[in-house]
Amino acid sequence: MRTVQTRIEATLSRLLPPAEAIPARLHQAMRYASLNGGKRVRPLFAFAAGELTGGSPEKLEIVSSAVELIHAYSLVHDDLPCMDNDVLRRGRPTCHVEYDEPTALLVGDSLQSLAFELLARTDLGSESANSARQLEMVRLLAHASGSSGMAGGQAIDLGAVGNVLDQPELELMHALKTGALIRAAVMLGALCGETLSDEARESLDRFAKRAGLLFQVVDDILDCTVSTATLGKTAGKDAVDEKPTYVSLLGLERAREFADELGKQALDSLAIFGERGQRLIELTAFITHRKF
Ligand code: GRG
Repeated sequence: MRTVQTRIEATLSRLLPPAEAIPARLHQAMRYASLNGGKRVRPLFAFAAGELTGGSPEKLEIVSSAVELIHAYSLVHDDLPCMDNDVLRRGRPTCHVEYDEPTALLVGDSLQSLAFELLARTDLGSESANSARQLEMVRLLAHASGSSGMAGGQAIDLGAVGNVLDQPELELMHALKTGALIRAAVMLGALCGETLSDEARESLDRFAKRAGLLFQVVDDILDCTVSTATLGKTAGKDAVDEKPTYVSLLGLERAREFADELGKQALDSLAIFGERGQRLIELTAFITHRKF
């Protein structure tokens, strides 16, 4: 894990505009929001899926960075006063607190653009087969980030405050808000190597959907069981903000059981890959038992 985390930190640092390049304040804020923080779970998923298809580390670091930039943008926008209105992220002041709201808005916009610029890089693949694959990657990440993915999930989330959602409604919200980007990370990682059979691809996608939902169920549990100091973001905020979560819907015990069940289902989907799925199995254990 540390190898991938270190590699992503170095790659992001190299690919982000230098802090002194004009407009320096925006570039500094982009680096502030993307570097020195985060578990890098989405890159870990991409690298683990890349092991299934023999993807090169050079390609994997580019697609992983693209996904991580989308994730960083979503956190910056999510923390804004007009959204979740939070002051702490990754143990530091949120981007709009450290800089200002207009800068934070532009940071999110610019990180998103940079993500797609990375996916269009010629060193990701220049032969015609690879160009078709790059287009597929761009489409996949765009779909996962937009109104049918993460942004759509955020819209449902904003509309759900103070309301009671049933389990299918909650699942849809989370599958879009959190799950779509994790699913994209897995599929983009796999696309860095040999083409998977239709059956293997469907199994991997099934795994990614379950792992994405599992990540969110655990996030809901951590929000009400772990301290702000450990999380590096404001704990207990879901309840204060009257957000529907798996804990508010099922209670803590049943939410934990549901997470265990999702973990088992995710691992079942990996059976087809045998030993090559080992890294994804380990990552599933990590997201299930993580403490922050
Ligand atoms: C603003 C379009 C837009 C979308 C925002 C991702 C998101 C949608 C909101 C973040 C709020 C939140 C708590 C989501 C639940 C799970 C989640 C994505 C947690 C943060 O991800 P981690 O734990 O964060 O991977 P680190 O800091 O480790 O990268």
